[in-house]
Amino acid sequence: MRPGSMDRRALTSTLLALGSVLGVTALGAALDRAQGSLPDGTDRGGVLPGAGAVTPTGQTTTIEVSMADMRFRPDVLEVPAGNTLVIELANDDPHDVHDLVLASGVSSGRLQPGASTTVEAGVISHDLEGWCSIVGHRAMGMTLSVTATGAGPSAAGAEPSTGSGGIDELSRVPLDLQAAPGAGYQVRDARLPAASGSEQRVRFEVTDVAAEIAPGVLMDAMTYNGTVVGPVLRSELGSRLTVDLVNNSAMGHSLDLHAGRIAPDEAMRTIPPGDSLEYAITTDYSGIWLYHCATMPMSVHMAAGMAGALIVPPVGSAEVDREYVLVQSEHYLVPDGAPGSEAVIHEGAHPVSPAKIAAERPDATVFNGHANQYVHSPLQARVGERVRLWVLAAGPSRGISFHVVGGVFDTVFKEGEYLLRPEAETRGGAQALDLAAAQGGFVELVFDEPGTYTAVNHSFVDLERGARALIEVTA
Ligand SMILES: [Cu+2]
Repeated sequence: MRPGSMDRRALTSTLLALGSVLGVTALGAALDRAQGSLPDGTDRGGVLPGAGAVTPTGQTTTIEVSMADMRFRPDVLEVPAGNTLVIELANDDPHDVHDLVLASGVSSGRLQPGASTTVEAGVISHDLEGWCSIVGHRAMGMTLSVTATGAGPSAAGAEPSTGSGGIDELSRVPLDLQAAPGAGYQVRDARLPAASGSEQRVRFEVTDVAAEIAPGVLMDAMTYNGTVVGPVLRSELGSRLTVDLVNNSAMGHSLDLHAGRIAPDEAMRTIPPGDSLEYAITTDYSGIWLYHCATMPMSVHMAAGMAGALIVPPVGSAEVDREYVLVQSEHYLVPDGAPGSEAVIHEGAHPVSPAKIAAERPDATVFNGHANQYVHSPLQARVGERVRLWVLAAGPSRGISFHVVGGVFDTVFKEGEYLLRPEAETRGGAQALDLAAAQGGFVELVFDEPGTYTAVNHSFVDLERGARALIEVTA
């Protein structure tokens, strides 16, 4: 239907329907707020949202709006000032969940792919912004504006009235890297998993959780199997790996296994909540491979926790005494009280900040999902042992210059090839393994003396944001 006015009979029934809708919105609004789609302090009950000084005309403007590909179509809704706006909203995206939130506080609630709903936007007295509140979608341009034609200059209230509080959205969330991880935090086992055989089937369940990424600092995370940075997978050369991806999250997700040669169209497609897919590859190449969610905006999904490592050990590598895996990722949090903080899903957590991702202003750069877990629970080794450290720069955006304070690498393997081996005639040693985002490798070293050694990102801004792990070497 094109924008236009309804006849009187339709208007009456619309108003009756609106009345009954308003009668049950208290619960709906509370639910929407719990899901993070409504700014605090807004309510659809009582006065019609959007009603201001303009005299209601008694006319209704009904506009069909489609949601797909991170866009509202149309994205400018012209409404004569004083008219009641009704939006017939359809999610025409085949894979992803969307919603529409208006600055007045009206929300459609989340719409599954193929679903539609009627949004009673109330009397339009001034221009009004709208957006999709699914994390990252607004930053990708999924916005809409309601233009009140024939109205005077925009009145106050056209922008969200809550959630800003004068806090800069790019300001750092303070981290206490001296504190111990929270009582509920379980330190991730950094040891390389055991060999997996020639056929392996793994279940990846996508869930939304509040995850600690630094002492006492929680993030609204999207996860494979419940942790920021998913499980470390291991597959042997030439083995078959099948991942059953199950989406039990509130939005669309997907999986991209870098280790496999496969047409992305089906295997990496985004699946809506409640759906699942099977993704099988043969691991024909050695290395430490990134896997990650490939649903837009990927930066947000990865920063929210949806990345991890798949290790395929090379043939002919030396026997070592210990093998550890460190996956570096960086995280971007909406500060308390800043715009976007009202979208929090788990109380006490920080939503992921698309603004900080765009500005490259991470709050935390961490190993295996937590800023200082291996400071409080160091990795272990003994004097004289050969230790292999697998390292992956998961990003979403930052790389690593991996160094061990007090150690010298006599072996470096990067992106499928040895750069250095102990028997090299050059007697070469290495001090840092450099990896760009999505690259991986390993280093080996032997500790001659007992002590506390520190594995760091020698790009020190990242070290000081948490990219640090202690290695306790005993006699
Ligand atoms: Cu995702």
